[in-house]
Amino acid sequence: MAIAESELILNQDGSIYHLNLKPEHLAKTVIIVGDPDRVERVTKYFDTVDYIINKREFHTQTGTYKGKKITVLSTGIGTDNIDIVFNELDALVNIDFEKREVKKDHTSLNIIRVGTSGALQPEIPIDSFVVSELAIGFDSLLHFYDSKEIQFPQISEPLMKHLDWDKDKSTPYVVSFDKKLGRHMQSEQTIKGFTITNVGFYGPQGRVLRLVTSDEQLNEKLASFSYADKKITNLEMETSGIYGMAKLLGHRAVSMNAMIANRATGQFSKDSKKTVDRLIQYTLDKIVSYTD
Ligand code: R1P
Repeated sequence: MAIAESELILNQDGSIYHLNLKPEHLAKTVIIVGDPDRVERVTKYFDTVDYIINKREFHTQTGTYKGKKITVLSTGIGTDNIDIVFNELDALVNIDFEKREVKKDHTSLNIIRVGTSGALQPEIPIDSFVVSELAIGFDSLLHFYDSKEIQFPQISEPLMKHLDWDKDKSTPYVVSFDKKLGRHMQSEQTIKGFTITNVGFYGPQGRVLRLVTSDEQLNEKLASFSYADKKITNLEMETSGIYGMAKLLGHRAVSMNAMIANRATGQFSKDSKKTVDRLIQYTLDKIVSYTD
């Protein structure tokens, strides 16, 4: 059955609603970044940039790096945007826009986030790289999908107990990176990550400017939790949505994070742009040697 015009929304030129892309504009390897300005900081290393389109916070460039076709796309901030980006990226490869039908043959994308984040443990160095193996979502995105099978309640349940979780907040969910792609992106230059994704930058991540938070001990409690000897490494705002949506839609995803802050020591990077630039170069060179 054809998917209705109100559900799969296409622009007049045939591109998908928010990303403004047509299937031919997308590579099978996609780097996603939060900040629209970071797209060019990635593609400045490309041999060619063949397509550029910007709409809202979703800026896209497709080109080649050392001969490999890659799309770089900004998601803006938060898992609400991740819902849009992943559904639309998937539609570009797995839905026939003419017939408005799901294609018979599934195409898998390799999706790599290059982001910034704050470390929770004092020993994680500023300007280091964390590759998230697991993500804990304090956002509610995955609860709107049939997703129980891809979650790890054996981690979220003891975590809720440890945090004395307030049931007015969304139930945390735990999801994982794609093992094959994720392990390929790891090296002695990266730290294994157990990442918290939250719905805000200030109160939800325990930052107090003028407002009192509902749990002043949240970050200390997160830092003292461990599961199978893994401690929570960092806080950011997209990875749980990325891992959840990728798994549900049949894509491979990994989240690479530059530690530009350390929340336990109160430090902030002296040159976060340079750190992100190093992470971009590291990620690009790892991507060209990934063959699947
Ligand atoms: C907050 O400043 C933003 O920075 C981090 C957070 O996840 C959030 O999106 O990532 P990006 O630098 O990739 O946007």
